[in-house]
Amino acid sequence: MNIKLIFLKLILASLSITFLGSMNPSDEFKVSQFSYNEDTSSVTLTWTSVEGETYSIDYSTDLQDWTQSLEQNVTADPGSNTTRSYNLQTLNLPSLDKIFVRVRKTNNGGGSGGGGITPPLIDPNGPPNIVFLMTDDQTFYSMGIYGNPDVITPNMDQLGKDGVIFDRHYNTTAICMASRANVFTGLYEYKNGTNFTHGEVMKESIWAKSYPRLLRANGYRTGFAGKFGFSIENGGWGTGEFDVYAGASQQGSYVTADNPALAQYAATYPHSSLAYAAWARDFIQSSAAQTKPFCMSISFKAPHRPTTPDPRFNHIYAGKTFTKPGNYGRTFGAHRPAQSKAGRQYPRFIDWGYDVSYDQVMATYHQQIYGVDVALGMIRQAIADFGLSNNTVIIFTSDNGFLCGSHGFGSKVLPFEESARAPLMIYDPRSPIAGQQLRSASLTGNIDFAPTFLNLAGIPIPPEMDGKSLTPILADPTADTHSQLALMSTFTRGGDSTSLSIVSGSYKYTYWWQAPATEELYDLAADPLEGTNLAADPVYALKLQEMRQKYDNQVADWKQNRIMQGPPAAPNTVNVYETYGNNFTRQ
Ligand SMILES: [Ca+2]
Repeated sequence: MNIKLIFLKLILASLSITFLGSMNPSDEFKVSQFSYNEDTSSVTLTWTSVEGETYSIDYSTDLQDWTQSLEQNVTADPGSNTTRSYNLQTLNLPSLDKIFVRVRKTNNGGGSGGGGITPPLIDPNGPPNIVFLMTDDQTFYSMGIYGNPDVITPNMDQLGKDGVIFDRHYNTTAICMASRANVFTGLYEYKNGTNFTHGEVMKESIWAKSYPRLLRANGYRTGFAGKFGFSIENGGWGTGEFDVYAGASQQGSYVTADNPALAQYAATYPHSSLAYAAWARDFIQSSAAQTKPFCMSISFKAPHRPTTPDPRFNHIYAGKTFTKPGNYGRTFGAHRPAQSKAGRQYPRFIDWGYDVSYDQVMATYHQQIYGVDVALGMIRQAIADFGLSNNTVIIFTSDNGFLCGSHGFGSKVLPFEESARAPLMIYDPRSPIAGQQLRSASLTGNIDFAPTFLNLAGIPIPPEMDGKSLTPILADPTADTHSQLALMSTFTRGGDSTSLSIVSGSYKYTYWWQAPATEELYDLAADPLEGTNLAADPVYALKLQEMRQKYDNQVADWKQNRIMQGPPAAPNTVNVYETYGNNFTRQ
């Protein structure tokens, strides 16, 4: 018996067709036609058939039990296609929330090939599933699709080719905890108040308007796995905030078995990067059997240090030589202000081996990213296997970039391109421009994810969010977004290199407040490696004034709208961000 299966799903509650797909993407069955008549509650199926074959039209409500059929022993019509129609009301099925239908070939007849069903039909008004994948410390130039010829990232490259590739995506605070707070809330750090050394516990009133809360409250099934990044007031590290939770407190572990929520995958995938993909497959399968759309967020631990690549990929970059960035090394950092060198990022150029062991350091860094690339492939396979490819939006990014020797620095935090920028690719299969390998130069930030997800789901965006929905870019990569975006560094572990930057148009302005206060101005279009500081160049005096004004406006917003903090017993009594606002005020 041929058990190649083809599925379609009907949501009868809304009388809309949400997706149609094949259980097996290598299936040779080809869909030809499928339709659903809302007025008559009738579904019509046409599939490729061969004379002599017979079929069973089975249905299921949970993708598990296929013991019921709409019709059995269906014989092939003359010609190459067979068509059947079923009135779901007559069959007493409308009371169901949802059914899956499959065409199953029950004999081989005299021919070859199989039956099949239709190309995807999607309700354009139906909320899509959202898959949000975020790595940890992955710089934008770590992928082939971003122009790195030395790396092997086939699945990341394919996602970029399928969707839109964002070339000016910034993490507005470029470090793990604060960036995740930006992502969840759509708020700048000085409004969500969450970063290392101050505000490590997010206030409940802030989290209450995060995308996980709002999507779940508005009918989405939510799942989270990986590094959550911060704790919530009275709520732990995301525990209880999702329908399915496989998150970790603090940093989590690369050892799958050491993450309780992943332990069941440890035998097959002892390294967590692939274990997240296995968890994702189970989440996708269980979500496919429900009426709700889903939002699945996975925060991979890789490639964050301690460097721990999956040994199964040791062969990928063995003995590899890596091209150094065009702004590699201390010589290319001589012009960067002393304040930028006061933090721990400057010594890490040497401490982490970028100076003398570059190839070895980059081999293990990219091997970790390769593990995530394989996981991405597994997750996309699962989306296809459960018939969800046509209504699932996939977003891939990193919580911050990484300085792999650029300007003679290592690590993140700083407002340099390599540390503040991150890869971003979004694939919306419903978009008319999907598959055209289009790139966007629009200015985007990690504060844009929450409003984008809410917009995709048809949920109103809270007006206080700083971020903007990126959905217009999914239809037109030239669509405008932010006229200016702020990059802030308030991280002081290992030395104070705090600063505030504004990116606007093709320019980046940074004010290093510590005396003697220093300004930087770069034309990123002409000088993407940030090699020439234009702040003292009289040719750019007007541009400097313009950028100073934008900066001053941001500081004014900071001072007016910064969050108040304090312990539970005395909330709103500590004003950490007022200090930063004063520090960042130009003298
Ligand atoms: Ca990070």
